[in-house]
Amino acid sequence: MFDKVLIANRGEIALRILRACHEMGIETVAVHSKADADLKHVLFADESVCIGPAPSSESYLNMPAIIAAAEVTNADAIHPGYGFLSENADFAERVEESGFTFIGPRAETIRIMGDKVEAIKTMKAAGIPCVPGSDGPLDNDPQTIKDTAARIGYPVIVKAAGGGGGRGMRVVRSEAEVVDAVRLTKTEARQSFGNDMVYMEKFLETPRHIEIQVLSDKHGNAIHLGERDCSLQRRHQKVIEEAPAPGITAEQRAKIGDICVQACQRIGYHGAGTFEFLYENGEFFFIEMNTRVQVEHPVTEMITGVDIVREQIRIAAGEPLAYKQEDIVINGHAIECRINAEDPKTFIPSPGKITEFHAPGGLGVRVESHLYGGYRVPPHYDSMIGKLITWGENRDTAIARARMALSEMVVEGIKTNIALHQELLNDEVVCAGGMDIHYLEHKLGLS
Ligand code: MV4
Repeated sequence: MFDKVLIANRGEIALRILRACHEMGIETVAVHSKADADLKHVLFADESVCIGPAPSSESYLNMPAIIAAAEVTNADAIHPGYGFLSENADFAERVEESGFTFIGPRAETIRIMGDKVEAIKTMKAAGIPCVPGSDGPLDNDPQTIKDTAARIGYPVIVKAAGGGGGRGMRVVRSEAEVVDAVRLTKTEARQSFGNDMVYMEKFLETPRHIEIQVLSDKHGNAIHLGERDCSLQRRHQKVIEEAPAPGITAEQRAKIGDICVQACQRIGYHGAGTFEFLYENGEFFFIEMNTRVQVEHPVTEMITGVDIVREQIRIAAGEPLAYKQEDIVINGHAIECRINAEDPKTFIPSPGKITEFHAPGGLGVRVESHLYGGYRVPPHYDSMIGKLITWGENRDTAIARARMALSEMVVEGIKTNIALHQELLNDEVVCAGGMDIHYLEHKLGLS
């Protein structure tokens, strides 16, 4: 087991990783930018290293600085969290080449899953159901493009192989626009990702976004921890997530979960991972795999009792999975509200000094946040300042606890989206569960 882990991230996830390390008796190194010297996990860490000025490109994305910090502090491993370098294959490679353990899958695996064409090809070969599509990169020839789209059937969606998370996608509803749409998506992809490869899929009009959490060790053992419903999103930013997904039966969960487990074993996956699916008309369609711990991992932890971050660290240290599939029982329901420092109407970030912070509490209430009274939310980074997670023996109780916790939560000095969460948790469609990925944007009048 590691003696010392360097946390290459900031905010709530850095604090989450620090807590897992300290519980396991592992020392922690916090790297931070000049703007983040007063972050909570920096104050709690055994050691801290300033790795550069505020801009992410010069700090949290600064590979040599992070690796140098691991060297000077003699860390054994680096945990990348989510975002930043967490799915950067070159970083994973350089970490390992420098003699440290990257807490995540192998660099080659990250590379494959980062190329959405390769990811789909790999998953299709491993028996994962995918969206009907071009089965590979799109050709440049106009007639071939038209033939491919006609075979798939309109509407189709053109996606960049180097994209993901909603970047580099275009929906096409007729043959008249398909060739130009492909050209435009390729140009944008070349500019955004330095890679103009695109592919095509049948466009699903009203799917839900359901993802499967897996844990896979370095000895060929893999398990799934059930699913999460992340359909309540705005412009590809998740707002509320929940587990289990309303309406998914134990049989469906076991079936799709086992297929993901087998895929992990076939590709030699190790670490925590998430298979992203679109769910429509009772069917799952794979779209992407995430090789990092996700923001919404706590809802899975609350219904399974598994500490996902601890398991990531144990797997990276070469330990066998502490659980067998039969140990995993879905108990109750959990909901996560992402708390953002943003204007409730315009969603524009609202950095500033926290003049008053009171976290809610009570049975089944979990707050993951680095906020404290007097902390200054910087303008340089993502506006998420915390997550409120509530658990109940059933979905209604989890919702009731979320409503109560939100009414107790005090964050003064900046604007937050707490009021949006309170509105959503009183919305009849949200309370019924099972809404599709467009519901929130329709509700907000965005489409
Ligand atoms: C799709 C789709 C419909 N049909 N693919 C958006 C981000 C990335 N995860 C893939 N995305 C989508 N791919 C097909 N064939 C709709 C979306 C999509 C979406 C997916 C999940 C969660 C929110 C979304 C919001 C808009 C579009």
